[in-house]
Amino acid sequence: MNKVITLDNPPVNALSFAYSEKILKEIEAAEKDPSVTSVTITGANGYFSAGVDVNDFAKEWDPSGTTVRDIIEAIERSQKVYIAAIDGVALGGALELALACDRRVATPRSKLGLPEIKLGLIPGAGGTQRLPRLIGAQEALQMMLKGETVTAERALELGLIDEIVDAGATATDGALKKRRLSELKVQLPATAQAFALPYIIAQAHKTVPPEESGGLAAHKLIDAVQAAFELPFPRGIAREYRLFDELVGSAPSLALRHLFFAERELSKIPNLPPADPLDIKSAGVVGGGTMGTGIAITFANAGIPVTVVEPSAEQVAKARQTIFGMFMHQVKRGRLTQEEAWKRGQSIEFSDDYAALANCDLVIEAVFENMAVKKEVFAKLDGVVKPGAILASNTSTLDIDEIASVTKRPEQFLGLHFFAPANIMKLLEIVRGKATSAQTLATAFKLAKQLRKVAVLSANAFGFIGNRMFFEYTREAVALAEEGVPPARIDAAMKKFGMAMGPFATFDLSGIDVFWHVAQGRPDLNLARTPILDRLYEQKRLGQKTGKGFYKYAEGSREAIRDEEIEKLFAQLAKEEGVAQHSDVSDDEIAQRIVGALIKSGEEILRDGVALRPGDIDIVWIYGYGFPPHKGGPMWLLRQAQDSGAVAPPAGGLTYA
Ligand code: T1G
Repeated sequence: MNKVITLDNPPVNALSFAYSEKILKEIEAAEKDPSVTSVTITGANGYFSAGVDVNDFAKEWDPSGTTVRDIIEAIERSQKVYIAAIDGVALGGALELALACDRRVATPRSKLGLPEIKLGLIPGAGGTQRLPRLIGAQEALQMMLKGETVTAERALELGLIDEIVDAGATATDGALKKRRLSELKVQLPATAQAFALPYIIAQAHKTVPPEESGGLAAHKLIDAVQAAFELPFPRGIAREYRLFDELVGSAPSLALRHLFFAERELSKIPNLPPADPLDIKSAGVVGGGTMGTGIAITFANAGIPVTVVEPSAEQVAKARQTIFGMFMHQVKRGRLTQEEAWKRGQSIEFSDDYAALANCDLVIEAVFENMAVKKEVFAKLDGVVKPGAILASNTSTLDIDEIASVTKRPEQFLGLHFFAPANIMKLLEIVRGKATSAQTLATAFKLAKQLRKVAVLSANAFGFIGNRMFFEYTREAVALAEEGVPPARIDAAMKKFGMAMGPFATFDLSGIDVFWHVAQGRPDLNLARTPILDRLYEQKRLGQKTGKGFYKYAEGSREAIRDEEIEKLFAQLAKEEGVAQHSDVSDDEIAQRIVGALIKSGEEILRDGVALRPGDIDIVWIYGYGFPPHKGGPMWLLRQAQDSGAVAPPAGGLTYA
């Protein structure tokens, strides 16, 4: 008889320690029942299982209780045939459970993966030993190093599953026999010979970042897969377990698990009455510049028809050309096929008349960053767009309530702050006005998910969350430059810390005039120490777009070249302002001062209620500004420093390991 065991632990059948104990008991009962000749393990709630319950990891994995490893070891010992019948996702420990079975079948919609690397871990229940034996070393390494999820079709191609079946298919026929992967040898690529193993392993180590730069788990994963080649199965498993147990308490994994949960907290807004989100079936964008066209493409990519409005025929033509060019760029980069680009391009309408937006469910404005201009746009829009439609501004620094005041629908008004390039950057700040309704917020969060954006709620305050912190971050960088530290050195130190790009390179990329205009608009905030920005603005050194900014650029190149001119300019400014010089700071001190300023600003944002949680701020900096995920975000660093008793910020004094 075939016994069916169903994983049923809503919402995603996570294999918590407690739930694993329950499943183990069911397996032990099946083992004792002589009438049971085979066992089919399947999942309820539309999932097979999301893997081990990440909540269960404390600082270390103390499997004194039952874990998925015990379930897998029980299956490994069994003489009965085990079938994994997968529908929905089978991830992490759940896929490892399926690998311990003798046969794996999956429905067409299933997705399978070992994403542990994204949590700073490695598969820790036999995955690094069984997967290479099943699909070969190269494919297994790639799949685990990327933490990628594969479709059922791809899984069948790889040999990860034996058959694609319809949902609800009965257990397959009785002619099944044991097939323990532990008894197979790891397959090398056909082109390679056994002697190639050291080369394959050495090459793999070269393809991942250094251990101290976020590559720790990746190097351990390669070590574990090497053990699968070199050691008998039981010793390979022991090696894997040890490597996994070391990683569970590692700083990068603790940081990445913090971000996993922080991202899932984002849409939980305390004290908000429950509200059903509206369905955005059509959108409008006013303004066809860089941001407006990027936003339009974002809607088109999500399959939401969108209309772009510009005031004149030639501006409409320019916007159409820009969008066409952006799609062609995606096709050239192999991110889109020609026909996909064509289809999405067709879903974007253009007009020079606001009347074209009358039936849109949501209209977003992305015009020049000037209050009067924005007010004029929204006063017109409010009279044209249907009642109940949502109006949003993409402003990055202006007051949402003041803009809303020219409309008769403040409840349906909010900020949707995209980050450039809007069709690529995942971060979206949802800015709540005084009167923004719960339904409008719920709609914005639902829309963000459809647009595949990571949305963070911000109150209506200058610079919202990201930019307000960015101004403090750059202020400290400019202060260091005035103290005689070359901008190129400061950028290098911040890249060594793990930032995707240094502050001065960011200035040049975004355009110094952008910062200059904002600083002019808010002299009260004394942003980014404007003397240097004033000089650069006067000299038309605006960054990449003028071939010179804080760096110089060869014609048509984006490669930043150190420019002594700038260092002389800083020295001159420092003299005029009487700034004490001391350029003998270490890279760590540079990072501590700049990240310390970031953390101080984050604390102010929390104190002012602009951001809901420290984790929200971390997500903003990971997704919006290239903060290194394996360091968890600025507020995570603060928490680590406080937990370890290091001197708490604001003025530096943190040791950023
Ligand atoms: N543990 C605990 N909770 C989880 C979870 C998990 N593994 N996966 C999801 N949740 C919660 C999530 O917090 C949210 O909760 C709800 O489920 C819906 O998630 C030994 C040790 C499965 C593709 O990394 O990729 O196995 O906010 O909003 O968009 O080798 O969740 O509703 O309270 O994301 O439909 C490896 C992580 C673990 C999978 C569903 N597994 N999860 O996506 O919903 S480590 C993972 C996901 C491991 C072994 C090691 C996604 C999903 P709440 P959601 P979704």
